[in-house]
Amino acid sequence: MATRGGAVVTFEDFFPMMVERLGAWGFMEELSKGFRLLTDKEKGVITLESLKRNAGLLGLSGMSDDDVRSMLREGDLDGDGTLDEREFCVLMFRLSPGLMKGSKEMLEEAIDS
Ligand SMILES: [Ca+2]
Repeated sequence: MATRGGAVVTFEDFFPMMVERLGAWGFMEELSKGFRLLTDKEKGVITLESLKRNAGLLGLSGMSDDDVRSMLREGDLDGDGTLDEREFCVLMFRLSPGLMKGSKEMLEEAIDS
């Protein structure tokens, strides 16, 4: 349980830095790449198993099963137990509240397209 706060801090530090470096659209592309890294290749969505298996690729190898499960549950907006690309992007933005200010419109645009 103690590691959960640590993971969030990592996100908060990591994503604003990425946005600054890549710009908002570059960041969205990185998110999209990240999504593809984490997906179950057969299903095309992120499942609990694929997330656990691939989290290390995004530098999240310190996540416990509980962390992974709560991340999936938090991001799963339609309740099907998996994350599609839209749910993943929304989750990434929600995990990084500092991003929301400047990029909310950008995110909505990206989701609509
Ligand atoms: Ca879902």
